[in-house]
Amino acid sequence: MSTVRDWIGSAHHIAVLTGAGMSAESGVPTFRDAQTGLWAQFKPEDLATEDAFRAHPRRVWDWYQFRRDMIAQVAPNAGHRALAAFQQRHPGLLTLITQNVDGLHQRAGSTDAIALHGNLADDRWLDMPRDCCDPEFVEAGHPPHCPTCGNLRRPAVVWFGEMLPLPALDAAQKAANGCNLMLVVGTSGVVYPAAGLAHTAHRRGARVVVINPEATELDVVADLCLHEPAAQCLPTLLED
Ligand code: BV8
Repeated sequence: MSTVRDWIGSAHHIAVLTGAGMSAESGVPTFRDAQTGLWAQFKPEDLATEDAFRAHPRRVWDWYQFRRDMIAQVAPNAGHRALAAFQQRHPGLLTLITQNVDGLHQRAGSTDAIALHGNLADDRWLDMPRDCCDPEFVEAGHPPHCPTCGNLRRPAVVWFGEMLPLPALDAAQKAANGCNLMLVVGTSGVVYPAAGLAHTAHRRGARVVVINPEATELDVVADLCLHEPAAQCLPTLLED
């Protein structure tokens, strides 16, 4: 722990990459955690695709609505808050990159967090909108849709097989290339191109620290692994 605190103290730029484990202590299940209830029979990566949505729009929409309702019940944890507070105390020193679509970093105060995979709270049209597609006049349903042409509303998240928003990916790659310390928090390091950012930082000579109670795919590029929960580790690590 003290070694990483020294690295933070001497860093000229820090990049932080977070995943679902960052929100676990807020009560948000990770993608690894078994799905519960109606969703127990589905793997997240089988629901989070355009094909699944076109084939089963109600099932996928209701899964997202279930997650939205759950996230509305929870709050950022001490880890989210420690990152936001550190950014306020040290403007421009830390770039926060998240795979999470739950908005908890942003609710904790990290309003400039780079959301690689979008935000669960937002919707957009499934197909290229026509003149009749007006987000103000959407017909209710599972999912809501255009009353004229039937164009469906979909969650504004990045589904598997879809390209990440280029401005976010560019900003994240810039941070991974420019940092001399990367903290990789609460991610299994399985999903790309997000996990590739840790490899980029390592390749560029930055120190990489993995914070995760379990072993991850990214331990191979880590200079140090802290096998601790994020909400307990980050407040101590980031206090001045
Ligand atoms: C694309 C939004 C191409 C939706 C998500 C290279 C190699 C292999 C595969 C690929 C590759 N390149 C691309 C692929 C395919 C694919 C991919 O990576 N597949 C994986 C499954 C192998 N990638 C894509 O499809 C990407 N798009 O490549 O497009 C393209 C190119 C050109 C033109 C067109 C297309 C898009 C990927 C994004 C998908 N969307 N989310 C939604 O949320 O519904 S991904 C989603 O799953 C999350 O955002 C996150 O990224 C991922 C889950 O991973 P984690 O966050 O790490 O969570 P996980 O549950 O796995 O692990 C939790 C960890 O926390 C564990 O390690 C646990 O130990 C730890 N933990 C638990 N408690 C705590 C803790 N840690 C700390 N504290 C605690 N308390």
